[in-house]
Amino acid sequence: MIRSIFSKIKSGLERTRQGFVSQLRSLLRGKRLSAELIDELETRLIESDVGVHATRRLVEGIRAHFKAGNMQKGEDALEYLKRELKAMWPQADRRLRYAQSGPTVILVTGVNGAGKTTSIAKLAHALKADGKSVMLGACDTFRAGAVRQLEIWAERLGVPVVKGQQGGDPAAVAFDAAGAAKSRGVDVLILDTAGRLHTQDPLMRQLTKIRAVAEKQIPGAPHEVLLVLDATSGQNAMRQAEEFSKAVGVTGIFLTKLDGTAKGGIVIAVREATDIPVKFIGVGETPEDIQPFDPEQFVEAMFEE
Ligand SMILES: Nc1nc2c(ncn2[C@@H]2O[C@H](COP(=O)(O)OP(=O)(O)OP(=O)(O)O)[C@@H](O)[C@H]2O)c(=O)[nH]1
Ligand SMILES: [Mg+2]
Repeated sequence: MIRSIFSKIKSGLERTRQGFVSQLRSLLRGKRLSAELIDELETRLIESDVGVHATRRLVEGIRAHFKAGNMQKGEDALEYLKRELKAMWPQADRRLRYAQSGPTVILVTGVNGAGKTTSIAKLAHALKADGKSVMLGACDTFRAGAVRQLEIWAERLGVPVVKGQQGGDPAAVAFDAAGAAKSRGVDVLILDTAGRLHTQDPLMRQLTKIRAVAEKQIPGAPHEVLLVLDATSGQNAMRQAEEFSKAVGVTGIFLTKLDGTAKGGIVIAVREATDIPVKFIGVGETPEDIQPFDPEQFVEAMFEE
């Protein structure tokens, strides 16, 4: 079981492994460390979307050890990187937050096309496999076809959906969905929302309204506000994390499309930029392509040959 999860992450991170991690390895392996080599490492790390801050911190550590004479080989620097990376996520709570009693409500947000709806299908699948009953709320009443897209997933996964009119008020759908979740006694209600830019004020306010309505129906809801971030969107992901947090109080990140980028280093930059825990990663387009984020496993998978 553990092994199969590991090999899945590993293959999901194929591009990252073939990309910057393999570059790091060929840069460092079999080499003696020098000031120039460390500079080169710094450049490679920045290019890989690890982010300027994290890179600086990591490279300063290596420089200090090198100057003190207790790090001489490229391999040692590589091991140091792995160790430091794993330690970047201390005891951040990566588990989903559940309601004490009654339905748990998960509000899913993010910019257009980040992978919200697909990630909801993945979550529903994982929760069902865990023995939980799941209901979906189609609060994306904005984009034509959005409701249908969610319904298709729901049919495939065998979970009920609460929907409203195309063009209708998404908060009204949230209200109905929360009511239905209560009366049917489902364990988890997941609310899909329309993609929006963090710069679109009225749309951000709409999100606040959806949030407030859910809370009115179910005290304590939403128990989890997941921000879906596309790993291929590079440094823009950090801006999104900041802005969505301000507007709706994000409690966790679902980082998607890690299979679609050679720059898996973005996970590190997100960590450096915000305290919001990455709770899940998406490594493909099917409901099975979800993994809880486990830093130890993630870094190991990234560095596996
Ligand atoms: N490779 C890959 N593709 C993904 C992943 N997650 C989502 N996608 C794809 O990304 C595209 C957009 O996904 P959606 O789930 O529709 O994104 P969304 O955020 O709901 O989009 P809007 O509702 O239009 O804002 C689809 O083609 C998905 O199959 C992932 O982890 N890996
Ligand atoms: Mg969607």
